[in-house]
Amino acid sequence: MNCTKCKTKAVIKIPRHHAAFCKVSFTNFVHDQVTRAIKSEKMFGRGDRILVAVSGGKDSLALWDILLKLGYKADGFYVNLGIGGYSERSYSMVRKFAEAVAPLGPALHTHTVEQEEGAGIKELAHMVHRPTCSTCGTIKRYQFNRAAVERDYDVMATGHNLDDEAARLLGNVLHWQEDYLEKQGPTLPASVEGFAKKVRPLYRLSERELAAYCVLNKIEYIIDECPMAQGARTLLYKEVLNRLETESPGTKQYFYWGFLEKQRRKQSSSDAMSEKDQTLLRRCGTCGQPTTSEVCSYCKLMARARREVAG
Ligand code: Q46
Ligand code: ZN
Repeated sequence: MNCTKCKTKAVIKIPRHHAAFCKVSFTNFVHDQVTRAIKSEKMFGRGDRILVAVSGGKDSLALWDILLKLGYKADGFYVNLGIGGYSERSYSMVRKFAEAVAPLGPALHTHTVEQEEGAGIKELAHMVHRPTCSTCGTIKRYQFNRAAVERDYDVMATGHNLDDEAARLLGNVLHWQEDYLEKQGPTLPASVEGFAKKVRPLYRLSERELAAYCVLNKIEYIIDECPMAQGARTLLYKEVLNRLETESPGTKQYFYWGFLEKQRRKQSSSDAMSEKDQTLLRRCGTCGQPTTSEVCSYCKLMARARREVAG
């Protein structure tokens, strides 16, 4: 098997593109896919400051690496959830990467849930009687947005890949979550003051391609999933989509990219979303961040946790 680009020995086959690549051509292919995503979805420009949410996993570390290699100004933001050995290992991967790139300028910001919210994520979820992942989602979304706004970043970037987006789309379609479908896209504009713009520059790359990118470019990452992820519905959707992809390469791409194409044709959806958001959003009475109710979900969660502690 030879590289489609330079005819030397290929190290990876990409069936959905009918291609095979050597290490150099594969790295160029990955960079090119991210450049196309950034440009076609109007994510950010050369002068923008980007805050990348890093978890220690392959996707987010690959994203940070790619953005830096493409010449963008990107810093990292890590939320330490306090999940025993998993958090320790993931943090050490993030720190290792951040230390290696620090001489070039990028900084790493860390938010530690045990310190800032007063308990690790599992304990906190138990206190507020909510599932761990939904508690975790509320805290991560809130703190990531807050960090981006308070530190004056132009945009927040996450490492969601094609598999994540296709699985999320499948879930939204299966349950006809129309509100979520409307908001699912690689770019979510900064609809109101206090809400940072959010982008997903890896939506054109699969999980397997990102793992290969890390291995070939010697980026160390945590292989284990978060222990709380087991049994999550998204994993089932991913399995189903993988089955379809094996039988018919390109399925995930047709599914998700096709959806984006339809969204684009329907309207300039981001403008419509921003208008809709602007009419719904107001300032949280407790912390001042934008929300659709009187008090934002983070402040409600923390108030409940404090009531539990007070007994
Ligand atoms: S980190 Fe948090 Fe995920 Fe772990 S606790 Fe659940 S939501 S599974 S992306
Ligand atoms: Zn609030």
